[in-house]
This record gives sequence, structure tokens and C-alpha cells, in this order.
Amino acid sequence: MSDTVDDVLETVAAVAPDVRGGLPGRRLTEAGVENPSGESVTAADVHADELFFEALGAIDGVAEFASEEREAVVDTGDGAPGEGDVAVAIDPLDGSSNLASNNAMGTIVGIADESLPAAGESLVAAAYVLYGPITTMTVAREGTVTTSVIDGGEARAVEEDVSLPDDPVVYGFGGRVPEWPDAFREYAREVESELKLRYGGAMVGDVNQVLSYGGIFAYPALESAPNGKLRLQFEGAPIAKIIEAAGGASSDGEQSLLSVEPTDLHQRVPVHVGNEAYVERLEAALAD
Ligand code: AHM
Ligand code: MG
Repeated sequence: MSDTVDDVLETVAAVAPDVRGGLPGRRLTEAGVENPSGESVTAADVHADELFFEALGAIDGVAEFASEEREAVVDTGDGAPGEGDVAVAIDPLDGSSNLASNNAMGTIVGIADESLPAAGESLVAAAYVLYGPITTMTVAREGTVTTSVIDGGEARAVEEDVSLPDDPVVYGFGGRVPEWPDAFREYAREVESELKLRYGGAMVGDVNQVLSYGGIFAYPALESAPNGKLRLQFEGAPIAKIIEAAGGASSDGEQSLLSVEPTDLHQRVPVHVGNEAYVERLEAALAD
């Protein structure tokens, strides 16, 4: 299985430059369809999904492929996850609405040893690619986090044993303030007097700020959307795997995002990730 995990991560690094290269020509193009979560899909989302599906689905040992842009899990191998093979869940282009304003975007990947949908605890590795001024890839595997620069389709490690800084500096919370539940709004008032706001509208970019400077990122429950916006399988769980491996914590408001049992491939979940003290305070605030 370890060889397959290597293959998946190398393939993600190999495909990422093509995803990035496909962005300029698709800047303002909607695909004219909605994804399984009912959101409009850009041509860049579709292109990224196709590139990753072709490359990752072709790997021996990848038995299942699921994408934020596809309704159902695709069987891509003869084997089964957990019996030597893995399942790959991907958000091919996270934050693609940032394409119009030319801001950061990412790709999020979870590699599980169980059939999808699967809880975060079944992730053997997770990674995100950040299409910022530099294309980087951050991987959690075997309890440690490594950040690499992707150059010519290859990942070159630039930081090993990445961990959240002890003195948190930044926060970024999604959703409109009037939509936040009262307990979250009160918590946010405290946080904003302690930390500095950094919100870019792409989870990968915002989480990478938290990983770089310490702090907390959240896309909380909203009054109109009690499970928030982000998806457990494609966004919450893999990001939680990375943040927890870097010494931080994650929560759906009550428990680690890695413990949440999925009932649906595209289910949403409130996401809170960052330094442990901030996530613990959040859970205490929501429990009051
Ligand atoms: P997407 O996968 O459809 O791009 O949506 C997810 C993105 C996240 O990257 C980000 O945290 C969030 O949506 C931002 O939402 P908002 O525009 O409401 O701030
Ligand atoms: Mg997304």
C-alpha cells in the first residue's frame, strides 16, 4: 500500500502544473452545470477533475476515485481499499471562485484504506496543493507533515516536520457574521481581539496561513446551513489530518473531524482547525 501512496502523491505533483497551466484560458468560464452540492462549476473545476481522474484512476492499487465534482464513487481497480489498495477522494480545484479575482486556489487529496465515503480516521495520508505565487504541496503521512515545492512536476521537500507555531497570529472565518450562531459570534469577538484577520476565500490558502503562522481557520455552522459549507470527505477530513499531524486540532464543534462518521459522500460539516487551545476554546464556547 505504501508504494501506492507514493504513486498517488507523485502523480498529484505531476498533474498539478497542468491544472495550473489550464487556469488562464478558463478564467471566467462557467461550465454551465452544478456539482453534487448544488454549486455552479467552472470550466477550471471540470478540467482539473478530468486531469486528476485520468492520472490517479490509472494507478494500480487505486481501487476507488471520488471527487467533489462527481456524483458517485468510481471503481477504478479490481481490488478493494484496505486489502492492499486505496481509495482516493479529491477536491480537484478548491476555491475556484477565486479564479475571477486571481487569488489562491488549491487541490485537496485524501488517501483512505476503506471504501468511500470513509471517516478521516481511515486516511493513511492527506495532501493539499496550493496554487499561490509558488506551487507547493503539503503532505501528512505517518504522523508527520512535509511541505514541498512543485517544480517541473516533481515535489522537492523544503520543510520537514512542519508544525503549527506555538504563538498563534492569524484567524480566518467563513460565512456572513449575521448568519453565525450566537455562540460562534461571541467566540469570534474574542478571537478578533487576539489574532489578526487573514481570509482569502480558498480553504487551502487560508489553512496554509494557519499552518505557517499559527491560529485558527473556521467555516462554521450557519443559521441557514447548520452543517456549514465545506464537505467532510473532500475538504474537512483531509485538512484535519494535516493540521492534526502538524500538532494542531480539528473539530466539527464537538469532536475531531477525523472521528465524524460519514453517511453521504457529499455531506457538509462545520470545520474548525488550528492551534489546540483555540479549538478547545471553540468547543467550550459552543457547548455553553
Ligand atoms: P469550492 O470547493 O466550491 O471552491 O468551495 C469551497 C471554498 C473553500 O475553499 C473556502 O473556504 C470557502 O469555499 C469560501 O467560501 P466563501 O466564498 O463563502 O467565503
Ligand atoms: Mg472545495
